[in-house]
Amino acid sequence: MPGFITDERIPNNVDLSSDKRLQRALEKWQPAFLDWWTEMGPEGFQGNEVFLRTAISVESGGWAHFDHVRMPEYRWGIFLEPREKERKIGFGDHAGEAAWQTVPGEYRNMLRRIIVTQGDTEPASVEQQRLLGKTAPSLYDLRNLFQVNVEEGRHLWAMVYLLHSFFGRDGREEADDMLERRSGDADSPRILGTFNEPIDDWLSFFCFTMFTDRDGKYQLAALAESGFDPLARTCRFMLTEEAHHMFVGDTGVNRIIERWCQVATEQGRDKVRSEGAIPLDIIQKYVNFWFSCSMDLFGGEQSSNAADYFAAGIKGRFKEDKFAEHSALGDVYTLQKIDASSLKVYTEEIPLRNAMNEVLRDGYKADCMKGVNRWNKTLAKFGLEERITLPDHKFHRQIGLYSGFHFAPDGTPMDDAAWEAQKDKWLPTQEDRDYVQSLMKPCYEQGKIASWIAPPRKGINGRPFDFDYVRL
Ligand code: BYC
Ligand code: FE
Ligand code: FE
Repeated sequence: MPGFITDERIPNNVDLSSDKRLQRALEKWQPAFLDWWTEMGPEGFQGNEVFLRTAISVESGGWAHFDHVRMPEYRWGIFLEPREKERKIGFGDHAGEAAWQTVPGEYRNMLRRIIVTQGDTEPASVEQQRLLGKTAPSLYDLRNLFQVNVEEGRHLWAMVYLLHSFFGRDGREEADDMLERRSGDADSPRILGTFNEPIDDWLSFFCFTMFTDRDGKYQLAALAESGFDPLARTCRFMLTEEAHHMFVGDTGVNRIIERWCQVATEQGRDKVRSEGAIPLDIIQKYVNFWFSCSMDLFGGEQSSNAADYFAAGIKGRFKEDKFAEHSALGDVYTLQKIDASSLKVYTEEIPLRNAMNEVLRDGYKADCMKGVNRWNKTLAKFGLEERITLPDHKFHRQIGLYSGFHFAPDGTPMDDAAWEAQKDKWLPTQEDRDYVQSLMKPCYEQGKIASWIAPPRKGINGRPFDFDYVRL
């Protein structure tokens, strides 16, 4: 029954009980998921009550329910946006045809690969964040961490539902493998690079939810356009939850900057470390690191995979209906390239379909910029001249055309020697990381906050900051 919470073992709005085979398969996967959660989910606090939001339907306004629950008892469910009557494919070679309710044979591998890649990031992020509960700056932040974690778990459920429903035995095997790979593991790592980077301090966590979850927003939005209707509907609902993850990151970094501003204006810039705040230049370096890693998640600038996905109608652009033309044929994208011998940057026009990763990445960068502008308003409000900037798209890239070359944050190409001589100004050094790590002490008294971050402007769901978000 659409939009209706069921009290089955797996809450859902996809009428799971009418498909006994699927229901049994998912009920078999469920204990494996819980085992994974126990082993790789947040360490500690599994027996504590946490003030969490649970998705209970897809009705706007009433989709979420807030209550104190123990994490292992969180009701991970399967929720898809309601089916749009007679939805048509919005782009690519099949534009105008009826959206697919089952997987077209010729696109089966392509779709499976995308769904697996998307699904893999969700448990990966939980694994990356699993130790952060030991050092949260407040109960409010601790609760936000766990909220993000349980919802990433639900996003895994969303992809596993698609694999089980539409990909038969292969899909079930892929679903099992989701619980086998491990973030950062040498033999069986997570699929995408950034999801193997450790997140061992809270500045990294806030940068991750600001920048990496925002990649999630853009990838999910591109998949929300998919001609494969169940994927589109799943991703639309996931985006509803994603907004809070980015809010956590955006406001988290903003509060760290605000704390720096307080100390810099009240005690003086030379007192930042002794007051236990984080220097702005370290914040900037973390921004440079996580922004550039997250830019890598969009794939190569020039990508035949991306062209194939678009042609097939499987992965569109961000808000495809805002574009005037939906075939993307006969149009070009002007790409920056680098000449390997002279290190000169030049431009080349490439077919637009091959530049779809870059088109999505451009939109992503503009969205990140809005957050940075909010942070800069905080600096301006304190009457300070310093500003946070985003590095050029070529800076510190490990994937695509610019990997293997070095660029300054302003985009200037440089040789290896120049890079080695200056990179410590732009990326966190071991010393920076050690300093940030030295501040990571838990602050779990109701209403109290650590020295390196300002309290939030307001609490969660109308509750005050000093609410018992986690009952210890
Ligand atoms: N790391 O044509 P290319 C989220 C591989 S975040 C490692 O350039 P393509 C979340 C690529 O697989 C959103 N490998 O790239 C956030 C290919 O391999 P093969 C996650 C990479 O395929 C926070 C080769 O390089 N969702 O939800 O156009 C918390 C050349 O490929 C990487 C998705 O990503 C990389 N960074 O694009 C929780 C959506 N980049 O064929 C959750 C699904 C590329 O040579 N994924 N490669 O073996 C996709 O749409 C695409 O796979 C990508 C790559 C955009 C990632
Ligand atoms: Fe997610
Ligand atoms: Fe997320």
